[in-house]
Amino acid sequence: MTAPNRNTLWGRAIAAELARSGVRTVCISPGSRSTPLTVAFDEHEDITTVSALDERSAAYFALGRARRTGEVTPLVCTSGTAAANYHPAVIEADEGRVPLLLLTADRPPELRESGANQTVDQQKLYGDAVRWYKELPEPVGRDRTLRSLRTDVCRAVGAAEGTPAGPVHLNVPFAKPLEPTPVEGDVSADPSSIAAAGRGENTPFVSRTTGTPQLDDRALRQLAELVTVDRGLIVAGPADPPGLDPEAITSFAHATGFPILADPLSGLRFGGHTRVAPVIGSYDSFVDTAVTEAWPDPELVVRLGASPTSKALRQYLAKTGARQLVVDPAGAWREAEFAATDLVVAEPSRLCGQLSQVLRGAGSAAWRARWVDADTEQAAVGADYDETLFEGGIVADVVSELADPSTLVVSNSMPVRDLDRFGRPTTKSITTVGNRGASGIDGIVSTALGAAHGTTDDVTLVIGDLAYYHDMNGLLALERADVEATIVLINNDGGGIFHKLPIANFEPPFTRQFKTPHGMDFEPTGDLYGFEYAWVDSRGGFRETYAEAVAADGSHVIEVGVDAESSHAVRASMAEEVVERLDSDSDE
Ligand SMILES: Cc1ncc(C[n+]2csc(CCOP(=O)(O)OP(=O)(O)O)c2C)c(N)n1
Ligand SMILES: [Mg+2]
Repeated sequence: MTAPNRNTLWGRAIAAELARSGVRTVCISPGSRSTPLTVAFDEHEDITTVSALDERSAAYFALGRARRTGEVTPLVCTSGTAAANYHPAVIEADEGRVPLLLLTADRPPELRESGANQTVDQQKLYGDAVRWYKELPEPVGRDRTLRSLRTDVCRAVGAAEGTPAGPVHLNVPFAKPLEPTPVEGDVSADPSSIAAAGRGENTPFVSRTTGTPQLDDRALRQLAELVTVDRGLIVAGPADPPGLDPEAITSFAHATGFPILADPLSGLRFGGHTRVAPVIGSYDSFVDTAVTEAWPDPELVVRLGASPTSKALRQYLAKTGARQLVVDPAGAWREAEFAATDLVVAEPSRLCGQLSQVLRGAGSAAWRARWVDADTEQAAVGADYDETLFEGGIVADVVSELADPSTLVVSNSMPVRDLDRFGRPTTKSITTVGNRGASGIDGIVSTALGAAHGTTDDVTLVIGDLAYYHDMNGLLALERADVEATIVLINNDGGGIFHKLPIANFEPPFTRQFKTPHGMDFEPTGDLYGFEYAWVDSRGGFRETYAEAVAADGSHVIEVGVDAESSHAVRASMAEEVVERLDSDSDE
């Protein structure tokens, strides 16, 4: 590898090391200071670049891609506020354990605190939200410095892929010239021949051997004894990339006899395993009611993944006297009711697989049947509301009409909650993506289009109107990143979720400051960003339009006009009916 100057050499060494470490896609935003990195990625034949004009959207795009693929996805931006625009996605990547690599270009150190243009404090810009921060040295074409650079790049990838995975920040200062213009005598070393012969030629400069925590035999036997009870629950919350293994968790469910309460983002709600596994999907509508109070308490709860989306489930678990095991490979505590009793530091799928080998005897069939029957009742009630236009019904229709396989991205606020309650387990292969780490309504469009970039699946995004507005910029990726998606825009003219809060009874300021109706017409976004647009206001109309959109090529936005209050009323009456049915079942 030769280069006309040290900056070009530096950029090329970074790009080459990342490519050898498995990086395939880099999201780049325009700017001058990052020129050496941008040029190097742009010219690297094993790397695809996505050019994103707005850094906030760029970072969420990379997040969506990394979340869907599990691959470290780097970002490149110039100095100044550009880097600060990554921050929301960095927070989500931290909380959601998504491997991102932030390469922020910077001015050389002597220009800091000098009033120099576009020069801000980028040191540790993202605080403790990153797994590792380092400012790279200024480019020098010397052997040792290049070895340190290549080592750092490998370490950065390793830290992003670690346990837990997450964002890593490298601040990269450059002095001019930034372009690949020749500078006499600037480069005396070649990064590809700086070590022992052959080292890191086609492989990373530093090879990484790693593992995830697992229990020794004794601890495993003790745990096996602990989970040998009549009434247990497997609670699978939102999973970290690359997800929980459905086969291992199904084996565990069979070996214990416990039902699986599967969050819609757990990776266990949908898929072929639901044919044989006792996957419960609708607990959100009945779990925190008189019915379950009348049921015997579980004796044991095994919690996998992050804290469940369903508040009703979290409250139910807080009230049970059960022993509760939080299983987390990073040893983190992800249970905010502080009702759990044990922390098990182990990789969850492997643990479940190992326990399945040593367990004998299944738990109570009657206990399991209660949960399975309750799920069936919810489905029966759902069928009675098949033609009723409400937000949850649209989400249920999306699940039933989705192509197989599909990637389904759900926005925060009501869409993810509706998927939780109304997304019935199906054998279709549906990979779900949501930003439940920090639950922002920002960057959702970009997250979805980033996920689309990382899969050959059909992609559908279900999103509310405020979240859509928040990241309309992100729609530009349809064309610039050459991705397709069907976007179901549930327009209830504001934040429908706020109707559920006590503040809804305080008028003013409820409508003006919380619900925030805007009366915006989103149809012109179709022309602006180049997709087919349709408006629907009935269930039948939605199903037909959505099925057509999924079958057709290209991107589509289907805007559904709904009323937030009446949607809440339908959710409530359906839940009441489910509970009534369960009540009368238990009378029998
Ligand atoms: C970045 C960010 N700002 C504000 C919030 C607070 N918030 C939560 S839900 C919500 C309303 C979302 O409205 P919409 O996307 O239309 O969904 P709906 O409530 O109508 O289902 C807001 C503003 C948030 N979660 N994230
Ligand atoms: Mg809304």
